Amino acid sequence: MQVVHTDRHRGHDPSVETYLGVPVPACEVPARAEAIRDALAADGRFEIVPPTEHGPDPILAVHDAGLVRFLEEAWPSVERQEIERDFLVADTYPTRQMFSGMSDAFVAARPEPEAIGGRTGWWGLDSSNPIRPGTYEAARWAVDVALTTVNLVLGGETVAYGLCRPPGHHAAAAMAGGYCFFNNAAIAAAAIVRATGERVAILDVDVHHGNGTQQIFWRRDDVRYASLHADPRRLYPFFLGHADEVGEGPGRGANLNLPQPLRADDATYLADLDRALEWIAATPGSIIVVSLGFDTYEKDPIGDLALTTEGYAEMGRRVAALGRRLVILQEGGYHLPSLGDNARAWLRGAGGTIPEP
Ligand code: SP5
Ligand code: ZN
Repeated sequence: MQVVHTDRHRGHDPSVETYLGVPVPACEVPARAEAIRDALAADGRFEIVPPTEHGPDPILAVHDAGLVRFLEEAWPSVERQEIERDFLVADTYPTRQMFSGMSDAFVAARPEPEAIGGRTGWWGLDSSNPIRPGTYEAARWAVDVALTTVNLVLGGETVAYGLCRPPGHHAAAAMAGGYCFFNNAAIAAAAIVRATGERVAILDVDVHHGNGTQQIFWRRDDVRYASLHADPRRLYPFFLGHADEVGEGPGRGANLNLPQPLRADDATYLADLDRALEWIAATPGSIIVVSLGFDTYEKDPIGDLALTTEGYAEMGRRVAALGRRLVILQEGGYHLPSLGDNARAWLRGAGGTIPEP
């Protein structure tokens, strides 16, 4: 199996994030991608290939140009402030109650702030998402990793894996958040639709609901989105991810959320995975984009489910057994010592080889 990877992700190198206002060690760090790359390189069944550049157009097909501009300008603005800081994070967000009683049209006409603090809140979801000097460039390369993985599959591979970092599924059309800046999986799915004219399904198995992916395709029926995740009543992103979110307009029925109980184990999870796979199989299309997270792992520091390495091998097997081509893209997963084994198990399951003990 080919693995698309570049060390350009290292430009996004937070060492600290804030958690409820308190500085804590960052979760989404370069060592994550290095652990996965090292494990796959050592396995012998994976070939690591570099991404090719795809330019801004596939990003602009999914994201608001203002978000792209903000991310490009954010760190230069910080430098102009001449305040010594390790990373940029907002402290003021335009939460919906601020606009209570005001019409949609009036709210939509509110101008983007000029100050960098205001802009960071305007384009952001949460304060656990540090922006570093190299964040924009790393996020652009993560998109190129995703699009190169798409090219491999459109070129005839039945399965390919993109080691995207930073991840993407919390990024909405006009919003970054949750360690995500550009929505790699959404950009990949939209590119597949354009290239093939087929419908595409996105299967999201990160422990967090992919609110960004859901938002981007909410009113579209050409990209179906199915997600298994910790119940948002307990876990980030808190405000979306419930089972009654099914899409609207032409997208009604093209969104499936399967929130999971606390500490859900392999058997519980895999039963719902089968439901998601049946749902995907019910509509035509030959390619699935997988948003692959390992923060469902029993030892993950920020997830609250209890999957095992054997569970990942079985998950990979069941997804591949659907018989569709797979564009597998990395999302979260924060237990560094297990990431390599878990990625190897999942991908070998999907590639038809059972991992050795
Ligand atoms: C892609 C993905 O998995 N994003 C997850 C975003 C979770 N955001 C909230 C994290 C709060 C946890 N903070 C504790 C940090 C200890 N290192
Ligand atoms: Zn996650």
